[in-house]
Amino acid sequence: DSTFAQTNLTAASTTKTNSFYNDVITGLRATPKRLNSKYFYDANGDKLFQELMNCEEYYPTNCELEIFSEKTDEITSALIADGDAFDLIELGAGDAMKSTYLLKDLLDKKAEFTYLPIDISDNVISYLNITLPVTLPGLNIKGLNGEYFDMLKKAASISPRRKVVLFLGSNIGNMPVPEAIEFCRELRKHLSEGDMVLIGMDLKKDPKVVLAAYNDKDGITKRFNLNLLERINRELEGNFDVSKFDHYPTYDPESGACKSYLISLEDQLVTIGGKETISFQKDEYIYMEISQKFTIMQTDQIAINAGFVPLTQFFDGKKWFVDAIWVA
Ligand code: AVJ
Repeated sequence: DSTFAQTNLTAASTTKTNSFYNDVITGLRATPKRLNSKYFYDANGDKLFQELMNCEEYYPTNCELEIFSEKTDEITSALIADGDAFDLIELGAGDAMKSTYLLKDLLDKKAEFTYLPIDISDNVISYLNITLPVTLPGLNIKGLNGEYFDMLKKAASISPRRKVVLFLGSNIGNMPVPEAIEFCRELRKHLSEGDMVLIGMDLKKDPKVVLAAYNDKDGITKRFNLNLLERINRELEGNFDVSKFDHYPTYDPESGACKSYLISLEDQLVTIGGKETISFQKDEYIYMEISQKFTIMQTDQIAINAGFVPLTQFFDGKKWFVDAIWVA
């Protein structure tokens, strides 16, 4: 039922809230129960993810930072290509900390480009629009708040220039492999020949290292997951008692799927929006997130499968992470 939430919200945010509500209800009415990890990122979730990126166990950010700081010139030179003006579009920009390395070097090289960060968090986009022109004087920036493909379409309608798309941090890992391929195909359809993608993908490695990254000892990942239940309480008038759910991360070295679940600690009823009642059995799980890990071969296969030509791969010293350039 989508009539909820229309009473005390502005028209602008009503549509977004309704799809959040509908997705939550559909996911929790399903068997098995699931929630979409794209909803992790409200203001609180953004903050927790920042904390996660700074914790000891969560290695992907540091690996990608190492790649961007050690290989800056090679990467930006490849992206600049012939030197024509381009749009640099980032899918899921977050705090843009990693991209800032590239942006700074592109500005130093006097490359002619506009930076178009896209993020589902309006919190993130307003922050970037305000702060980046200060940290990076001379930067042309136009933040777009919304879903990736909606905003890609919008970006294409604003300008006909060559496009370079950044999809960093192994955000692609939030999809199972078949869905990731489908996503890349869709991305290819939104691009023209000669456009480029710089994509960060987390690689298979010691399973203990992977699992620890999603099971940090300070419990940030746990709070990151529980925050979605709290967000449902805050925004959809839910009454989750988060102390009655535990965080259960898994990593399967064979498939490379790292998944997280919330486990109900007892039989319980949760009400959302004042009328939808969801029942949980003791030990029942909610599937929260996948963070897929890839083989190097798989990364090329995904590119080719989606209609891209893999151009270059950049690795960190441990070969834990890859940033690849694909050409459309
Ligand atoms: C931002 C989607 C890349 O899956 O590694 C971190 C999110 N989840 N710890 C990831 C996340 C749990 C992260 N991504």
